[in-house]
Amino acid sequence: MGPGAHPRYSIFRSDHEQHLTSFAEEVERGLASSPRSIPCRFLYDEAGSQLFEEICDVPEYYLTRAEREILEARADEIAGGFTGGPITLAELGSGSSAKTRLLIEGLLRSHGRLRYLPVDISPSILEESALDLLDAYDALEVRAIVSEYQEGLRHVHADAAAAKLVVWLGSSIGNLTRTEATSFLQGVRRALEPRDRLLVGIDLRKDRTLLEAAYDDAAGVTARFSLNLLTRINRELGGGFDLEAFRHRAVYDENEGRVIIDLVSQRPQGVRVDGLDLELVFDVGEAIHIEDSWKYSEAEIDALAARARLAVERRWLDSAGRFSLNLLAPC
Ligand code: AVJ
Repeated sequence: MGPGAHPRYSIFRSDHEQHLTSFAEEVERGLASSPRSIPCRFLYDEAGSQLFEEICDVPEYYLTRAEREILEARADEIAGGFTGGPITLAELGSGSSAKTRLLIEGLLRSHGRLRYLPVDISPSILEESALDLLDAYDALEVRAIVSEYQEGLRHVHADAAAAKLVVWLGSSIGNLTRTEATSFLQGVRRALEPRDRLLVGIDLRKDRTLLEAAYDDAAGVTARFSLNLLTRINRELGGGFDLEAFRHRAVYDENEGRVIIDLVSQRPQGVRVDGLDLELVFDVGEAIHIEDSWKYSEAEIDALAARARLAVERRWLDSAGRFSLNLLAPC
């Protein structure tokens, strides 16, 4: 049975216009500007999403394993914090991962049944993961919300008669600047009642060696993930990028707490992008900025939460102390 016909499944499609600019527009603007940059959301085409899954398994990329370790140890404790009536679990981002299952299982153990509201812009990802979850858990009800996060949260807010746990895993917050992260959490805060909680995974500041290896693994998976952006430009926009002539680079700026990811031209070169009627000239060493991954100290997480009128009620670290899972309460 497809998810559309499942008695415990429903889907809500936000009719709000998405104001996201297109790949073509962003590439045209980003490659012409100085320094050159392309927003990191374009890394996730089909091949890029596949490569990101692979990144999560490389030995140097500790984030996914660390967060899973915390959830394995703490899912019951997190679930047990919600006493009394029914509970709604809302997740920002796709819920296909093993990590979400740990929480779902914990909440089913403590509450018997669960309403799960995954919010994602991709209906196919939502439907696929919903069907898996509905097959696995008889006491689970899924309402998928096809929407951007902030708009989706308004729907979550309107839907939930019960106490809700909103989760945002994977240190996705790392792609936001400190200012953007603050406004994002302020938006989440508006969807929370006093009894609700936000569970957010945040990667911690740490030794440069560990961070630079995590974002430039020896097997070259992260490099392929980055370079896939040029493959995408070549395919979708008629680009002429030579993938051998650009190199993936990850540098940690300790002051800012940010891993800066660039594609660096290995020689002086001209590149045409036919679809945009663009002629580009790259100097040797010239970079295209493609991603930032911001890291936090525990004090920075406290301050971030406070700026959004949230308080860190609990914080758990993995055994190596690299990653944090934070339970935030409205205050
Ligand atoms: C998906 C933003 C959490 O910053 O660690 C991983 C993306 N980029 N390796 C991260 C990413 C290169 C990832 N986030």
